[in-house]
Amino acid sequence: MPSLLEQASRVLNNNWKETFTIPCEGLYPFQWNWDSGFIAIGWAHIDMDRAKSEVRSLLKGQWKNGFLPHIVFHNESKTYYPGPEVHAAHLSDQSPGIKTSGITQPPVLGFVLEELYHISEDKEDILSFIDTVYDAVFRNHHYFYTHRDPEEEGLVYICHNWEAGTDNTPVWDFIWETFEVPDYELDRKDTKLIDASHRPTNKEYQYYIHLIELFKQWRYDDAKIAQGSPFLVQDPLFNSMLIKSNESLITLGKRLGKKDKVAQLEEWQEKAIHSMNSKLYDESLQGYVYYDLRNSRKLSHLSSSSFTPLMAGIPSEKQAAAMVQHFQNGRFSGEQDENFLCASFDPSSEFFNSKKYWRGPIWINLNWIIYRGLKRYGYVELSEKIKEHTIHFMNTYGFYEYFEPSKALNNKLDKGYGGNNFSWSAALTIDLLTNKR
Ligand code: 2M8
Repeated sequence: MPSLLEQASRVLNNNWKETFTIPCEGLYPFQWNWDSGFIAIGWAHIDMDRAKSEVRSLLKGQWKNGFLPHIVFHNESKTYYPGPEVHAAHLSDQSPGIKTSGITQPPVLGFVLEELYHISEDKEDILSFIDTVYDAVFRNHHYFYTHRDPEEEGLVYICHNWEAGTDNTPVWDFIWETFEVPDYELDRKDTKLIDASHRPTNKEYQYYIHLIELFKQWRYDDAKIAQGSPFLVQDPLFNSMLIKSNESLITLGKRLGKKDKVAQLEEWQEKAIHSMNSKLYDESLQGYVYYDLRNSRKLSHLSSSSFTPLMAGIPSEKQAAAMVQHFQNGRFSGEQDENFLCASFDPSSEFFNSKKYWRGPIWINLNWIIYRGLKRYGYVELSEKIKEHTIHFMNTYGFYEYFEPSKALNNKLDKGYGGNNFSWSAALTIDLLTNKR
């Protein structure tokens, strides 16, 4: 029986497509933005050239204004909907000469570069690689702060649920309530590939497609989107990833002598951290929540995203101490520790669904982010518990896309949920097993 590390490496090898890695055969057959970041971290431990190639391939999709799309369609495939013809990013005068989507995903690339730096044994070599891509990643941050922060608060908005990465979190239900959508003809493939009850509903997909149709009418013009999109949200996970990436670009920029860029990043960073705490931290819920910019209201719900600011060093020690209570005989762990950590949505909420995608199941990238965050704040034992639960799922079921949080229900299961041989589950397992950080 091959070791877990060997099995994980095999998953990455099987999903490798010459210059980049797909998240999952059939289900996600192209290059995805934040998947690629996590995947590059996994590759870095076993094949640094592939890690570099992963990053370079993603940046091939960068738009003229610095925007980085959520999917780069390097290849053709008929197994995914919506494909390049639905996204029609060529309608924008900013799009590159390669097919991409016109929406983005959590900006992990900055901190991924720092991870590659720490993992590499040849610091000179990795630093010269980072030097070749640094400006492109900086331009992406510049895009965010100049195009997606209309009130100049240091908090950027997302305009589509797919930009969040947490596609159907119950928080978006409250946005869908605010507008009507026509009945689009959908050509879904996902529900034919895996158990449809674990995926978003068709009604939800009508909203997803409607937003894309609006953006296409506006030729993906950011000013028009900011003015008219019914979905305009400041998301805690998205902003935390940007802030963590700012921090890494500051560290790396100092090594590379990029004085002006570092000064600019520090300016964004200060404002961003301040606004995260003053606007998105919810004292009574003890965690970071969402702000609906279109309807000027806080959406006070806890999800695994609520704890990701820990990784970026955003909360005070006091806030961090309040947040971790949810994991120790609390809302997320269950009063008697009856749940594995960490459910993607508040298990005590009426909207929680332990089987449905981002409405409850455990996701390995979020576990990894929270694990890192807890370590950063000195909650070593708790961070080890998250790591242990993560490895437990991999050993018991394999590299699935998401997992059942309830320990009791797990006793009746023989697999995880969603796609199998899922790349970031494998990549981050490699990191958890290997990384000393
Ligand atoms: C899922 O999202 C895609 C759309 O981007 C989909 O459902 O078709 C999400 O889990 C997202 O976070 C992830 O990046 C993507 C590929 O793994 O799949």
